[in-house]
Amino acid sequence: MPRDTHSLRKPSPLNSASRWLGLLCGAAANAVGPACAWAGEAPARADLYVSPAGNDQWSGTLPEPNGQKTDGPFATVQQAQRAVRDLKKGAGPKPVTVVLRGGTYFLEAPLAFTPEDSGTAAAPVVYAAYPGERPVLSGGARLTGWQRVEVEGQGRWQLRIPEVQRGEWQFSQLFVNDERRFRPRLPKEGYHHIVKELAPSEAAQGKGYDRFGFRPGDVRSDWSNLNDVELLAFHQWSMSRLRVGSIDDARNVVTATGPTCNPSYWAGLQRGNRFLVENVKEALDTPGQFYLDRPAGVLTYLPLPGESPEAVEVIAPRLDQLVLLKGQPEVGLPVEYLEFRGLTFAHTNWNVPETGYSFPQAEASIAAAVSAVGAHDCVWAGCELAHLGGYGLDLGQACQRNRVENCELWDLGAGGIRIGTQGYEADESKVAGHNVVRNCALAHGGRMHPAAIGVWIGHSPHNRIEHNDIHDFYYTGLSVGWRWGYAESNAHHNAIERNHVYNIGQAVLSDMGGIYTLGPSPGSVIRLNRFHDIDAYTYGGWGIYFDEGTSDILAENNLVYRTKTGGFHQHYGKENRFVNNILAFARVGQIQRTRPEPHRSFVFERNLVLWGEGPLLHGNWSDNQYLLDRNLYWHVGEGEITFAGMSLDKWREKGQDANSLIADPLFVDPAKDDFRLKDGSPAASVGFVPFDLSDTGRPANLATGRVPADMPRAFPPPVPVPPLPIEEGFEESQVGAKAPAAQTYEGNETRTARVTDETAFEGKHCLKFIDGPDQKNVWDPHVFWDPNFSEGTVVGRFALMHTAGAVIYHEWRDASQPYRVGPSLTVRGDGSLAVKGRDDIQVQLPAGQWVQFEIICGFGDGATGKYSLTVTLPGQQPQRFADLPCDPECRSLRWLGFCAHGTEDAVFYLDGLALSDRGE
Ligand SMILES: [Ca+2]
Repeated sequence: MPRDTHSLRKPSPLNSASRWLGLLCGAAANAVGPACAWAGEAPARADLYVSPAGNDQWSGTLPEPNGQKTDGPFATVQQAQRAVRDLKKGAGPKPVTVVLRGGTYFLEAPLAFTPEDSGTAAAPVVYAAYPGERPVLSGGARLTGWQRVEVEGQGRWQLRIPEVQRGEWQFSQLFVNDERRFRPRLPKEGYHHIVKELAPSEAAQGKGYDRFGFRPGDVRSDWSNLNDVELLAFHQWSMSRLRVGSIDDARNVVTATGPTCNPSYWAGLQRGNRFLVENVKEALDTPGQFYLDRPAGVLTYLPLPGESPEAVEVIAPRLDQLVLLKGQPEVGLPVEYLEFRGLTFAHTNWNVPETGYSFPQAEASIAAAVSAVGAHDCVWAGCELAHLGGYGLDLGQACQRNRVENCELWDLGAGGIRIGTQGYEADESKVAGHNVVRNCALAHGGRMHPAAIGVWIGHSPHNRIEHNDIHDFYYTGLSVGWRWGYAESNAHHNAIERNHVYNIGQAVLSDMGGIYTLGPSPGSVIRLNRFHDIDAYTYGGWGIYFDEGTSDILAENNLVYRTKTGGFHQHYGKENRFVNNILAFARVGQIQRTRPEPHRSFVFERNLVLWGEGPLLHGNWSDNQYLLDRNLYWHVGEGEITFAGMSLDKWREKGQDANSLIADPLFVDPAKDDFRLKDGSPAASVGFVPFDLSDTGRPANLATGRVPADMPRAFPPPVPVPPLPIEEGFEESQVGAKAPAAQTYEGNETRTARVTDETAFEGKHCLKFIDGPDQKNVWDPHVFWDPNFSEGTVVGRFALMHTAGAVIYHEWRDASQPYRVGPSLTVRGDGSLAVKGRDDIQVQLPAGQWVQFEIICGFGDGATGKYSLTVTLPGQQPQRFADLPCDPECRSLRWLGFCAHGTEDAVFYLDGLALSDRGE
């Protein structure tokens, strides 16, 4: 989105004052919003001062150097830290305040705080910003000494960095005037798509996927520093960053230096999946981009209009982490009563490892800029965390009763705040818990890692997440729980209240929500939140999403609107309550349930549901293990409301919605997001109780103005998947494997369609279908591909080897319901060919020999209801049959399949399948 990309955002004096206000007030009150008035008075006296103009040899007791420059503030926080330890030894327990003057403190290493840096309840140790000033603890380095060069008429800046050339420093982010810059990426708009799915290389077997076929030119072996080129491979709810290992130009196959994180489909490199290619030197051509040539040790930057080397601040990150709180929970020694007020933490690094990077979900293992273990009763108030490579803040193992208040976390390489661990801990005295995140802004995340979360709670109970603004993430806003299923979880009694969560997903990843929950959650509540504008790439863009095993959770008084696939979805779980919420304007369906189980999934009552598109209920409602009642439903537009395909009467016969109403709830102005109820609303008659969201979200008066409303997208909006040609000789697959990039359905364990080396039309492998009696479906086993063709003339070729008794059915279809059939043919058990509508065709396939087929058919505007078939028997001239009839309304090719359609024991073989667009 357009915005002034080269303005300097500096805090105005007013903003600085409000920041100081926030941190002073936060010290005194847990209350929502600024509980104390800012009278403009000078700050409380500090015990120690740190300043960029300071000197670690000085006493640190003066806010600025004295006239003779013989005493003044310290230069480093580390020196202040040492002095605090000395102070605590001397004077007994009294509060200690260290004030940092404005300016940037470039850290050589993360600041580490240990139990001996702790304060006490009565005497906390505070590190605070000087009033009206902005001290920045930076993990980066300022780059100066640029040389201007001109390449093909374009002005560039270059900088030689010997440390980079020596292999001592690498960075993949750059910040110019407080704004993120990006590396060159291809394609310049939209996405590439994987065109050929391949089994993993030998090295990756059982671990994940590491190679795929690309459209010629999408990945090139003649690019510079090929091993530094990153393949951003999008899966369902995650994205891997792989590194190019090798490229086979003849086959258009790229192999990464390491595999994705799992051999399951959800970490796959499937045909049709999107990918981007990043850090391509040859693609550097757009102002605002940079390229770090590591072997040469040269950084090149293409300035934006108006930028000059003398007038901008360029910072490249060095450190992955800035502050570490290192308690020792194993021996009961916390870091405690440590407070950070008004400080900015900025510029952390993240580089892709040698073997690439891939993680199953939520980027839950990526390092955070500020990371705590065993921290108790610590406070971050009025702080800013920005321009980061990973997460912002991590309250890990045994972090208890900490507070994050009125902080702004934005421009995040990964996510915002993480609480708890990924592992379950039976002894709850050892887990993270009772932490508070309040009045914070968490915005513009996922800049490097789109699957990251705004606020993530793993195995951790009794946390409060309230009054936060969470927006501009590419996966999920809030994620609570880390247990897939019903086994024990520490994530209980968490309160998610009065948060404003919006602009989530942005059609980049799928299977996500405004809030996403997992596992047993007794005592947890989701209350008085506003979730809206939630959009998935394909399936699964929900407002409130109870995923695997979510149980005993309560969602009440929430407002959810403009989601893709539903305001509410439960995958599976039990005894959840979804009460007194407003759901509006989902597109695909309003309420979704996926897996029936032999216990009650949820109670859904006293909710108001308003919609214009899609059905009310989608997913699986086939059983009756749920209860919907006392709801008010209203559909804007034509058509009767149905309930999972049933009339209301039929649905009520199941015992559902006995006391629900179909009536207009009379919202004030739902098209403009005003869901208050007008007088005369029938909502009260179902027992709905109006709720007020006017103080949901972050109190507006706390905003410093530093978090921009919008940032340029880090990942592009979706583009249509292009046609996906097929070229499959089964040579890449192991014997016994299913056909790659296809869907295989087998009647049972012995009636299969698998790769074999018994015979082949070309190469050594082909696909063998084994048919037989006693299968549920006569068409099994069957295999089909989705070529995704919707325009032009399509040419399909394949070879079949028929043997006695085998019945082969081959068909092309569209994706409509019911589907329409394009070309099709049958080979009967006796080997004779049958083509619908043409009894005159007399072709006999010789048993045990390969016969070639070619089918040519038009789609889109080229669909004519006619196609041609050419059959070439071994040793004979091709026989061509033109103008064969098919459905003229079959205008796209979305299903191309082969079925073993017999009921006797028989086999046939398929090889040399090729499908392409003739482009006519
Ligand atoms: Ca073959």
